[in-house]
Amino acid sequence: MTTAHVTCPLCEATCGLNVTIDESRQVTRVQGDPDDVFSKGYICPKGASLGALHHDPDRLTAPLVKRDGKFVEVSWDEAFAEIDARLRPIIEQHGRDSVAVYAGNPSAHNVSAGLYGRVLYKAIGTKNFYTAGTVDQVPKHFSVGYMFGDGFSIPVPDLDRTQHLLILGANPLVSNGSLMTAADVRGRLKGIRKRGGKIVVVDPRRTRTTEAADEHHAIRPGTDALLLFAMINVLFAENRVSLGRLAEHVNGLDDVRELSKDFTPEAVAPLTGIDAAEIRRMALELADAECAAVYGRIGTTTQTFGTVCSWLVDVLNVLTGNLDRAGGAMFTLAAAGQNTGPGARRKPFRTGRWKTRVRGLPEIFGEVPVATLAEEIETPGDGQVRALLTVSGNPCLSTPNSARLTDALGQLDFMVSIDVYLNETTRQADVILPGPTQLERPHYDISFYQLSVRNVANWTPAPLSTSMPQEWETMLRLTGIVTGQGPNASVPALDDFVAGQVAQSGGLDPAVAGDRTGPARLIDLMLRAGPYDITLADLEAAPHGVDLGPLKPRVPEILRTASGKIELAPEAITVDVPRLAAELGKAPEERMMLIGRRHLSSNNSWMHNLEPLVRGGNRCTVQVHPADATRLGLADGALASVNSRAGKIEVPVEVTDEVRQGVVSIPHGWGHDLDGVRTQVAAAHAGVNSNLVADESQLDVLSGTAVLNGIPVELTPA
Ligand SMILES: Nc1nc2c(c(=O)[nH]1)N[C@H]1C(S)=C(S)[C@@H](COP(=O)(O)OP(=O)(O)OC[C@H]3O[C@@H](n4cnc5c(=O)[nH]c(N)nc54)[C@H](O)[C@@H]3O)O[C@H]1N2
Ligand SMILES: Nc1nc2c(c(=O)[nH]1)N[C@H]1C(S)=C(S)[C@@H](COP(=O)(O)OP(=O)(O)OC[C@H]3O[C@@H](n4cnc5c(=O)[nH]c(N)nc54)[C@H](O)[C@@H]3O)O[C@H]1N2
Ligand code: SF4
Ligand SMILES: [Mo]
Repeated sequence: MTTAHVTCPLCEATCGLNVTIDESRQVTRVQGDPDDVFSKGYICPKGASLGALHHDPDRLTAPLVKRDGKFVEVSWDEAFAEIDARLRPIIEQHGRDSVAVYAGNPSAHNVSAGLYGRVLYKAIGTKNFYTAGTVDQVPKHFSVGYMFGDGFSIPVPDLDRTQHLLILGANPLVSNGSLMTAADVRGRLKGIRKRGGKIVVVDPRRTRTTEAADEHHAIRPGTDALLLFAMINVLFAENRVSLGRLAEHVNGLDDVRELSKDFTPEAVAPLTGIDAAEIRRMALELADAECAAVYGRIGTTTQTFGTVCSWLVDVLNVLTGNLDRAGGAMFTLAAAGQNTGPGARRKPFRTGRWKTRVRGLPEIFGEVPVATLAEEIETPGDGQVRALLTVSGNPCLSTPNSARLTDALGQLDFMVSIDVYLNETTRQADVILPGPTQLERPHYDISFYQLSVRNVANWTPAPLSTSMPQEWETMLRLTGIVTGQGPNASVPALDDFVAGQVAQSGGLDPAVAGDRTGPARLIDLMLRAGPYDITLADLEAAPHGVDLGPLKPRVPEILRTASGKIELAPEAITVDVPRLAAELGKAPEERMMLIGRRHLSSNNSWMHNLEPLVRGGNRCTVQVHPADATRLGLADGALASVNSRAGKIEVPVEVTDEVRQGVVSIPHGWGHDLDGVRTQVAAAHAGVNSNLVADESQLDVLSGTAVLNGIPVELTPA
């Protein structure tokens, strides 16, 4: 028996887990690690399923190539030869933009994909680069990019010291926190109340988080920007704006005052469904709190005013003097890979360096909206997408109008997926390249330590060995192919080249990392170049992690705007305010609005093949308020037909007052009963794909992010 201390790579909370492995390489137990410096023993049902995931018999163990419509197992050499033979001619004949890439969520939780994915994508050199970001957090990158100068400078609530937390559109007691790395959110929220602080949640649904809060405001979907602007209006009207230490670092205060003029509490109350007096009180309590943080997550990003909302969240943090102070909304300083570490110089953030070919939507961060992928495949002409690489993504379940996308994938000349399952998306591929399990690879949470509520660092050596190539090796072989070096380019030589570049950008000699290779070498170099005096050897000597202390103020050092100041009213964002102001005259929404929901035992679309996580009743229901159910003739347990512009699905009704009137909720990531998938457990708990009714034409205008919360639908008994 051995016990490995691992950082869980399944969600953003980065919990430390103890994984017990017996002599026959069986994972016999997974528990929270009480000695982990950050999570202190916390674990959730997904983390507890790491063993089940590792042993899942449906996981792919060899590359698959589709021959005459059927997948056959082949050797790695055959798989790469096939890709070389079929992808190279497409690039040569039609150019680099004819190859699209979609990188999904687990890429961000995978040190191979994080560090070597960017090498591969750069080598492909396509403008048609998509990630799960434009069905998620891109509006936040957009807003902070223009406010603070770097798209990764996202302030996180200083959970362990704040006295007042205003949460909009997030359910961290279920999601375990997002754009806020914080293991054991429940414990940390309890701490706020224990020290006399207050938690206020704005959400159309009653959730575990609203139940753990002092106050819940059931807002109408898509109207948070109106609420936030009204709170800002109150702060100016009541003379409660107080920038504190930030005053000399802020531009655009008068512009915000001017822009907020029409958004009075009385004007927004009927639209938001929150009383004017309540809005006023919320604003004043926020201003009066000893310290406070406003935090918004995907209920505020994947909606009609995603970018404006994301911006106003931080405007409120600034106006109340809470940005960058203890107990407020602060900037993390990660040990490795910090974009804005002291001395790291980058050009100020900008967007729109190119536009999508068909709809003309602007690039953000080198990415374009995934809601445009189908049309780029369907529409003939120069630059048409003919080949697709997916990397740990399942866009056929996770992106809007997935029926159209699924059809479009059928029109591709060639598709490769780097993925561990044969599922709704990868069944359409010509070649699938699997990867090692979460317990057969090393881990360092390069992405989520950038957003942590405490500065921490933790390295996990691979607990188990494998004969499967690591995904970074696969990515380097693909890099060899797309750069014309053929299917057998030298992986060590390419890896040396990558390490040389990482060393150079940190002003180091790669030799300082000794004989390490792969991600371990890159992480060692990045730690050495980072702001703390630590190396990978230090982390190896500390299996429960290294605590680098509470967050510290970083303004002005963190700012990368052209002015060197916080831009409170950047034009790139304020151009969308007239669209919001146009809402003011309108009558409140009368159509039913569809929102999503998450469950503690789910992980987007892909952990439904683990029996422990799908046990119990069917969770894929449409929640309807009792009054709406009566009005629409919908009975609990019966099927409802849910229709939108994009499509129609039939889902079992769950009558509950968890949702407010006028709102219905269906979780995403289901719909596993498709032909050709190899996920037996998931197929037996199939559920319905809610993104068949999500509309690829309904976007947050500025960021191109899909509206997945607040989709107008009609419900009838099926
Ligand atoms: N309606 C609606 N839609 C949504 C959302 C919503 O709230 N509502 N949420 C959106 C959000 S926030 C996100 S992030 C996206 C997620 O969208 P995606 O990233 O497209 O979907 P996932 O379900 O995360 O798919 C993960 C894929 O990675 C594979 N995988 C898992 N582990 C590994 C690994 O170690 N290596 C490799 N190579 N592959 C692996 C899985 O088999 C699966 O195919 O969904 C979005 N879609
Ligand atoms: N268990 C579990 N954990 C997960 C995931 C998972 O699928 N399952 N997915 C992971 C991923 S990829 C992400 S991005 C994070 C997301 O993390 P969160 O954002 O915390 O996730 P959600 O639970 O979807 O919370 C969004 C909340 O917004 C509410 N909402 C919907 N529309 C509106 C609106 O218009 N206004 C307001 N104010 N609220 C609204 C919803 O009712 C919901 O409670 O979770 C991550 N963690
Ligand atoms: S909360 Fe996230 S990181 Fe922690 S055990 Fe669960 S899935 Fe893993
Ligand atoms: Mo996400």
